[in-house]
Amino acid sequence: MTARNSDGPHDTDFTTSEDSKHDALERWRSNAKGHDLRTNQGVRISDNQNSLKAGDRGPTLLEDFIMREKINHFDHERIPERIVHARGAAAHGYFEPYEAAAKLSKAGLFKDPGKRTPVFVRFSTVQGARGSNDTVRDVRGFATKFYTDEGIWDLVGNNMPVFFIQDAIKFPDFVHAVKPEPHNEIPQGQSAHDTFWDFVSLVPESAHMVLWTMSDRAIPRHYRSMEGFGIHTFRLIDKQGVSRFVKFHWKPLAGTYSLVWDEAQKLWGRDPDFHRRALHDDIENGDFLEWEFGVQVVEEEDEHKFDFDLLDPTKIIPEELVPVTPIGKMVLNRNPDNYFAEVEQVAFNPGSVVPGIDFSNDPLLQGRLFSYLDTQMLRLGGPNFAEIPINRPVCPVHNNQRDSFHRQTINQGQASYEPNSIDDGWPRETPAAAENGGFESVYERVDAHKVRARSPSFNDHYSQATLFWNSQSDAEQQHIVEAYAFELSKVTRPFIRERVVNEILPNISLDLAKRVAQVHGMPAPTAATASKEELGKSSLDASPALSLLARKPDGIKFRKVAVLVSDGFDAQQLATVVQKLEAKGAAATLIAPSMAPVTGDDGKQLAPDAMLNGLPSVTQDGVIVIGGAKSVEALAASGQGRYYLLEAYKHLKPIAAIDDADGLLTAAGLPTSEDGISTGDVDAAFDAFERALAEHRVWSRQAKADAIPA
Ligand code: HDE
Repeated sequence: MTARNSDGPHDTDFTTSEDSKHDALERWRSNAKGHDLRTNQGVRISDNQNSLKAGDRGPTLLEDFIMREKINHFDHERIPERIVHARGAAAHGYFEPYEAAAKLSKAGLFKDPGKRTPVFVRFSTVQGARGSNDTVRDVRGFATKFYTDEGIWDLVGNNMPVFFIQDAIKFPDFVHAVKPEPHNEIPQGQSAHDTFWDFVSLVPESAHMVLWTMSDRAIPRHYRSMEGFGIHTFRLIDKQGVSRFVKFHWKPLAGTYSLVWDEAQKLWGRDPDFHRRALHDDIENGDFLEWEFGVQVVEEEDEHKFDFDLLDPTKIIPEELVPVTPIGKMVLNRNPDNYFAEVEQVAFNPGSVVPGIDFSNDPLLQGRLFSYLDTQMLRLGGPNFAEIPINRPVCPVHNNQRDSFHRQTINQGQASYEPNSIDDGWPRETPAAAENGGFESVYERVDAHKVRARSPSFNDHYSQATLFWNSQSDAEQQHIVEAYAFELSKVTRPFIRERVVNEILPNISLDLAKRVAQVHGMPAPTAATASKEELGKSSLDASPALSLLARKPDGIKFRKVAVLVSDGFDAQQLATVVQKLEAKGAAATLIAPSMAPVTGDDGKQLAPDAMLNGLPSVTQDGVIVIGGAKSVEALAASGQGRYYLLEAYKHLKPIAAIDDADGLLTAAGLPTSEDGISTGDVDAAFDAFERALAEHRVWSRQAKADAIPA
């Protein structure tokens, strides 16, 4: 007898609020302040400094259960790191839908405009180990856990909209190739080595994604300035049961902007935690991170109207063909309390969906639906990881799954099977419905031969790579050329370099191939080598939305500005600059040659926030030098003072030197009048600086910047 969900208690009255997850975690939080030190068994400890010994110089006794318990626990502190995406940082926040969302999906989280659903978002790099650097050239993971009324929805995306391979069966090969090489575990966190380029040069379907990773997208300035993508085509199901294909997008409200490569590399040493520190500090300062959530919608009957296959994860739908409809907004506004408990133990799974959201037959997605649960069983020690606080849904969970390692739920009753009459049939199924129903897979007829094959509609490997290249600004193209040239210079086998330059790049663009060949002293390729089918053809010549400049930030909010001073600085200028920066939402950091207090021309002392080599220019978006003869003289006499400006100049950052502070520019050998360098009185210098900072980089300086040795 199967009882239906027509009588008795219901879970459907349950609704989440922005605070649901925060509140649910409360019962697991522990604060030791004011409490006695105890063993795990609750016994108070009288001496945590000395083990129990036979005499104060004698052997330690096995009887010392306090020492044994402590060391035993310590010995087991580590768990396996994620095989990919090991290094990450995360934050809590909320999602709220716009009106457009409910029309597309019956999912409860989309129902009421403004209704807040708690989220937990983990950003990550892919290749490096847990302790690797934040600013390596790599794809960034962008995984969002929505704690909805109807269960968990994980949107496990990246900051690039395509992937390296078309079929999940190739994933272990790809990851083995990109990870540090097996014989010496070098290099860490980078694709600049033989095995990666060997693999991708033999797998042309990777060409489009490799191009993205050679672009500035692979070295974001901040998590807040990254776009996010679900990559695969998914489905949304509306209340009427109509299914539509969608691509998911996160559009950063702060705009898209990136690092430059020399800066990214220097940050590896200067601040390996650059991204996670900014995420943490910004949230602590109340500078929350915001994205708009959007979908590209394709009606099922239009599935085949494109010159690419919607199921091919190496393809985008150009926004010029299908615009992104905004359907909500996400704000990240709370830091985790404990890194391990939350960020390390969180488990995302693209297979976690709620009614109203469903999968497509993308063969990469289909493989992912298996992999995540599987890997988490090992990483988190068995099938009960959904009971770890950060992974628990906020809605009630009842089923007949039982036992295994670390089981926490104490299931009452005798029936752990279904159907049952002993417990009156509970927990019971919920029929699918337009609202609050049980999950029902999309109704799709699949009638086919069992084959190991790839659809011919997946054969075009280059047309969208060409589209991406053609859509970049000159500066972005130059960065891509430099990235290929750099990476290939780290490849020791000439035949791999030659294969990339002669057999991959000409199929994307002869110009790109020629420019990379030139750096490597190779003859310029003169023709594409791929078949017509592989070259494909895009219906667009360019897609402006693909350039980072398409979503340039508006204003200078969240920008970090170094304000340089030494003893004798003009106190009035400093006050004006700080006030102007703060009024625009930018952060001013007072930087001096040392941490000793600096004295202004008004005789007042100020404590610097940082010193020149403690917070170098690579950590900042722009530099303002305050006037005052003695101060400028001291900075100009200091190698670090001059280097600060040279490095900022090299990385295309705006510089303002107020009044006589232009003496520091001159001492550094930099021009005092040029785009992106502003001088003169405080108002004029600041206005020009602000305009340049809003552009984020002084692109017109690129050629000159190469001449700077910093
Ligand atoms: Fe993942 N991926 N992936 N991936 N992925 C994992 O799951 C996998 C792919 C992504 O912050 C693993 O719990 C396969 C695409 C993110 O915890 C693992 C395939 C995209 C994260 C896994 C892919 C992603 C992961 C490792 C090809 C973008 C980090 C640890 C079929 C849409 C989530 C874990 C976090 C993590 C498998 C391809 C994104 C091994 C088999 C495409 C953001 O299960």
